[in-house]
Amino acid sequence: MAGWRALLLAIAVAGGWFLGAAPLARAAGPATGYEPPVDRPALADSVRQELLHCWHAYVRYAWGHDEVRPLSREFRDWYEQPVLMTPVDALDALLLMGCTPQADSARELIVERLSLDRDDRVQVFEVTIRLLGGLLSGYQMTGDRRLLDLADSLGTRLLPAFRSATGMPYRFVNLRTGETSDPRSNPAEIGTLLLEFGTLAKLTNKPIYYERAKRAVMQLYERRSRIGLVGEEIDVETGKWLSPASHVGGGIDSYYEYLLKCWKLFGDKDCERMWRTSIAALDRYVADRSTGQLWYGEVDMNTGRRTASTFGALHAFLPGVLALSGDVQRARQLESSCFTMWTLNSIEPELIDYRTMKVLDARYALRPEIVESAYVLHRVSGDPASLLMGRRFFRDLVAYCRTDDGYTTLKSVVTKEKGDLQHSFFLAETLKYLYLLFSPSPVLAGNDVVFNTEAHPLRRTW
Ligand code: DMJ
Repeated sequence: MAGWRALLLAIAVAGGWFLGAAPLARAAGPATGYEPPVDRPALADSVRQELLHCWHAYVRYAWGHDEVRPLSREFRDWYEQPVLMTPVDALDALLLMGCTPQADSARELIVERLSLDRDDRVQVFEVTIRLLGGLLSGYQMTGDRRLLDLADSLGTRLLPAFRSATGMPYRFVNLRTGETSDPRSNPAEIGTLLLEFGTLAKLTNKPIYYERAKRAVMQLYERRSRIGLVGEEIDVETGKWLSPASHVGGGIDSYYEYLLKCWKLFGDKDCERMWRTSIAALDRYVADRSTGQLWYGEVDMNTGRRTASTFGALHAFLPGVLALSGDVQRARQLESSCFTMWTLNSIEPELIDYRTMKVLDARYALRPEIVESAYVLHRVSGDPASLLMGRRFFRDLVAYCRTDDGYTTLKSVVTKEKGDLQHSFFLAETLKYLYLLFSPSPVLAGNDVVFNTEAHPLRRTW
């Protein structure tokens, strides 16, 4: 209890009442230094306005393309031809926040222009979590069968990626020819496919999707070390590890997330077993309390020897996953560490050294993980600190990442110099999780919904 009070006080002190856009000022209350109560309806409405602000920037400067560059007012496409990354990623966020005309126009654009028969080499992981995930949640929320047909076509075109000697997918596949490339992959790109392929299998009655993605995860898990950890890089042809660095950051993160969530969504007992073994190894070897706070650093996967004390924006997904698994205590402790990382510069950097609290990589890519964890913690435990943290995250985002045309990355959280890209996941994840956190009535009620790693809600309808 005392710990709770200290955390709430720290949040209040760190709060510093910067007031951004006018609607936010109303939601925030006067700048008196006193902590006003969290006005959830007003904040939820402000987040909705900010989603529309981002969407309008896309419509104006990047319509029919993948992502908008807010400063240069240009667009960015991932491949030769656009894959409509922003509309597909943002569709369910627009629907959830009741932006019906915008959601309808996104859906029509997708159905008219998303052509999957293309001689393009695409990244299996990114296309699965953003496009396949977005099409599936869009279908489940609208009942528009054309979205499921697109998902089915995409799934079929991605399947050749699993044709390696081990069954673990190549990183890239050509959507027309099925030609694969890049066998050097990692646990995140191999293990973060089953929620989407599994849901597609259930909705289309084509078990092959589930089988291929599940076999890939099992193959990876079987190659864990004697102490139960995975490394950072693996060759999908030989099955040999190329890097023994073990952590919960980029390249590994969502592998763990999907073990837990696939157990929850599909009731898959193998996933339950893999999750339990893996989290026990993480808590034993990777967790680090040497500074008095809880962090998850880096160790050698074979020996457990500590090799680095790095942590960053991507690692911040873990409090949410811990909360979802029922370990609310660790989840709170780790989210509190993440909050410390955020308040160092009033926006979290990509990477810090948690022993020295030095910033190692000062960029901020509009990442959602810390907000996602606040939302899950709040949903699971009713945790009041999550709301205060969420309000702080939102204010800082408005203060430092908002532009006249949407939101943009930061080149440095120290100088606050802006970059020039509105990542599609800012709409799909960061704003969605803020909205869900603040929304006073549960928007996605029930225990049958699991979010994929791009925040697309997948509902167990089978
Ligand atoms: C998103 O595409 C997903 O959340 C992924 O799991 C990690 N990277 C980005 C957000 O940071």
